[in-house]
Amino acid sequence: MKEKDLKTFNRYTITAALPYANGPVHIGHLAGVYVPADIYTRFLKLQGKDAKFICGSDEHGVAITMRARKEGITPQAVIDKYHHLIKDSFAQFGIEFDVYSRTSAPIHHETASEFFTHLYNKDEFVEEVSEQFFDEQEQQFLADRYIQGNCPRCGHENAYGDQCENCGSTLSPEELINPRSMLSGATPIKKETKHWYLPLDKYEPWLREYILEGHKDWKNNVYGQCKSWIESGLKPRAVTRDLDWGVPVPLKDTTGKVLYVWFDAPIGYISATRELAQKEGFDWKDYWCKSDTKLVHFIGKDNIVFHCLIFPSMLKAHGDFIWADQVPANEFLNLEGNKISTSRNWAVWLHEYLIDFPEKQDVLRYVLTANAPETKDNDFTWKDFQARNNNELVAILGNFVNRALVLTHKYFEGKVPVLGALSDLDNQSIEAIKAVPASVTGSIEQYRFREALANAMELARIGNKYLAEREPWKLAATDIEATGTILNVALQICANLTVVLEPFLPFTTSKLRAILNIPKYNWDSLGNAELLAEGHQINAPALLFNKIEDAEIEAQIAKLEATKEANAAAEKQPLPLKGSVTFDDFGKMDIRVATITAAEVVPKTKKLLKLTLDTGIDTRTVVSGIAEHFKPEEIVGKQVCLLANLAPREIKNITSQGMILMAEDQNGKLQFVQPGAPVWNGGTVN
Ligand code: B3M
Ligand code: ZN
Repeated sequence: MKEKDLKTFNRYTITAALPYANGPVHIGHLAGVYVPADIYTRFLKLQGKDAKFICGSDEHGVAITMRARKEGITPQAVIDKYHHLIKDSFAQFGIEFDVYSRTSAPIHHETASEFFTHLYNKDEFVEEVSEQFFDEQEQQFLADRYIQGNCPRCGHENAYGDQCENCGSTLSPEELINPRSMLSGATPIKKETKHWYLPLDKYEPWLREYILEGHKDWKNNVYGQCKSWIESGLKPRAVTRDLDWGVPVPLKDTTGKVLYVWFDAPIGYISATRELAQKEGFDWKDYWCKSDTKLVHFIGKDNIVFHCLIFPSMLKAHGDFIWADQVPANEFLNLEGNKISTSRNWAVWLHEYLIDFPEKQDVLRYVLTANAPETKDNDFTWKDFQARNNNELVAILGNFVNRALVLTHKYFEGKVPVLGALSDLDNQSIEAIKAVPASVTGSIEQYRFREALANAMELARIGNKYLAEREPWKLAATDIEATGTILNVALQICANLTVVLEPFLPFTTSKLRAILNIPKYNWDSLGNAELLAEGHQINAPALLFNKIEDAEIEAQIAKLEATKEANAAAEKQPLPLKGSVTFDDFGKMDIRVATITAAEVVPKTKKLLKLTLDTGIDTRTVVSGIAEHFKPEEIVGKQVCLLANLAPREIKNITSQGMILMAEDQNGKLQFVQPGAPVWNGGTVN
């Protein structure tokens, strides 16, 4: 065992990435960060360890101000709306933070300002004047995200100053072609401005030793990303911005400058701990400044650089703090094969799930853990969600527990029966109970929650198989003692399930403890095959899970289909212009107003209507591909624009003399091009 592995920790600070208060929480956030963090913290607390679970809303930065612009409200209104929505939905989902604070709180502004000032006074920052893009109309410097222009890589017209969403390239504003301000549309100028930089390059030797040498135990995806960042050469990072929303820079003559959101947000973990300490009366420094405290950051992979390189460098530079012992970042969860996206509303939102699937928090917790993107991106599908509920939670865990409870009431008045002579199968099941701790504890300690849950569920599978093989309902008539023995063992399995599943399915274990009439045992009780004393009275059984029907799933899939169509319509761009023509070219076309006097479907075709037109000059027939858009009877009498001198064409044995002009909307629906008011037939269109 490496020296570090033997290190004992007397307390734990568990942080979960602060969600931006610019939108609700979705299943990607839950699978990536919050469910694993909650599992780990519950596990620690079940072992009686001193753990503080810290989180809060990340309320600064361009993510907030852009949302405010989009919704036409103030940044404060944005954060108030989403902070409460996020906090409430986490609580209803059983994510049991010890504190859920917010970075707009005064205690955070104070903590972040003090932190910055401490580094400033230690001369840790590099001051630099540089030229940044400035919007003269708005009299405001532009954050990268507020500059748009043509992507130099793919030509996309609406690339941002920091990234092109079309080809995914990371950009700098200087690279954009024809940059324009998103605030006023004006072409921005370059203007000098002073900022303060954290010289990350200075901490490279220490980061190499801290991570590359000291934490080879970190997950490959995390270690690998840190290694490539360090080896690509670390550069100074600006820790201030020209923005009017955020923690003001606590220095003279810095009006309009705030701390960079990624400088202040991680300090939010510390300020949230201070807030909790004020409430609970403990010394917050125990959880941030003592080397016998284990600090673990739960994050998504896009936050690795900030939590493994920048924040530890800040803490190291400050001098009073510890830094993370573990950062078990997860990869991304996709939805029905596509990337989850807040801006495209391509997500399963937690607050909507809680409404659509009441009392089913644990079903989602179960599926998101069983499918967690722990080492690679993974996909959530509603069909898989339904299958895991029906085939695993209902058919295995629920079925086993319900049989044990119902039979105990049926044959033993709800009392735990006497344990008599043991058969081989009885002994095997008892051994399975004893083996559970070893098969689950290590997996959780290694942040392998999928594996831990599968091993925990194995106990339910064993119980289910045990009852199916021993068939106590058949034995009862002839051997009530053996029946009692079997049910005693089955109930001991149930009691152990309330322990081993507590970190994963807290709503279910709470229900099952109430039925078994037992307290919340601690983790040390796991593996004890005599948790329930003979004669212990259990309460009336109730189903732990119920089937999810196809209709419920189809409704969710339909909801996503509607989102897809809405996105497609919103994203549809008009076709690019054709090549230019001369006025003479246009002059050759003779477009006239005409009236439809008769219309009928062209037989054996889906798209064609045969129209009779009064052109004021003659009566003619035109075949038009509008049958999927209009019924014949609804267009008789309509005035249209007719390209009257188009050479006649034979279409389905009909001579078509001309073409009516139609416009196509973004959904592909055709509309007539018509004069805005009645015009005589034959009137010329120029
Ligand atoms: N607000 C979450 C994100 O990047 C970011 C985490 C901050 S943790 C200090 O989506
Ligand atoms: Zn591009």
